[in-house]
Amino acid sequence: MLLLRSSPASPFGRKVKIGADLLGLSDRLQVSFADTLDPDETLRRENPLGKIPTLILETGETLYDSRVIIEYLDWLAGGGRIIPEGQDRFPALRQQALADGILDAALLQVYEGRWRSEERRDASWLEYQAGKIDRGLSFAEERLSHPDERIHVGHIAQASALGYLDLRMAGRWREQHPRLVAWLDDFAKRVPAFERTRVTS
Ligand SMILES: N[C@@H](CCC(=O)N[C@@H](CS)C(=O)NCC(=O)O)C(=O)O
Repeated sequence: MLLLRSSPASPFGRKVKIGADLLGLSDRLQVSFADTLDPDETLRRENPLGKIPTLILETGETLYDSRVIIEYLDWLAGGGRIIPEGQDRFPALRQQALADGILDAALLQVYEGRWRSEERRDASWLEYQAGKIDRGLSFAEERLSHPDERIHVGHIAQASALGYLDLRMAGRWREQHPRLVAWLDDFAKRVPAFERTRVTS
């Protein structure tokens, strides 16, 4: 059994869970809650960065981060399943990199709120991160995939990022990006694991 250290709300963990489901590997993946804030968490030994998701293999070896884990799961399922091969690989990986970058910026905004008292929060830093999210969403909306395109890691990452903006940023992105909203609705219809991995807090 593979052990995925994660938390229900982790968007990077969600990416891995959706990927595993699409690859037919959910039955081989046991999810175990990891508290990134707990200094006694074994996670800090499993992954020196103390970040989730982290995957523990049957050999005891660990893998991180989400991109490496998805690469591993795709390989385990035969390869080329959700990470395209050949030339198509690069736009898919770039789409994943963009979505992950949007998530990194959103998480930094969330952490600013969690770790700093109100008077110590830096509005210009928050705005700097907001710029990454806004430009990233605009770029993503300009490059929407064809509805018939086979689902790949770029789509999974994009859906996970939008889901996180819904969860933590009250879905404010939706008004400015109606075509992305339609894209996400279509993704949710095609990929049932998206709804199954949704959390509300
Ligand atoms: N690049 C990493 C990012 C993972 C990440 O930032 N995870 C967050 C939770 S969603 C985390 O572990 N935060 C705690 C920390 O940064 O210490 C990945 O793709 O897995």
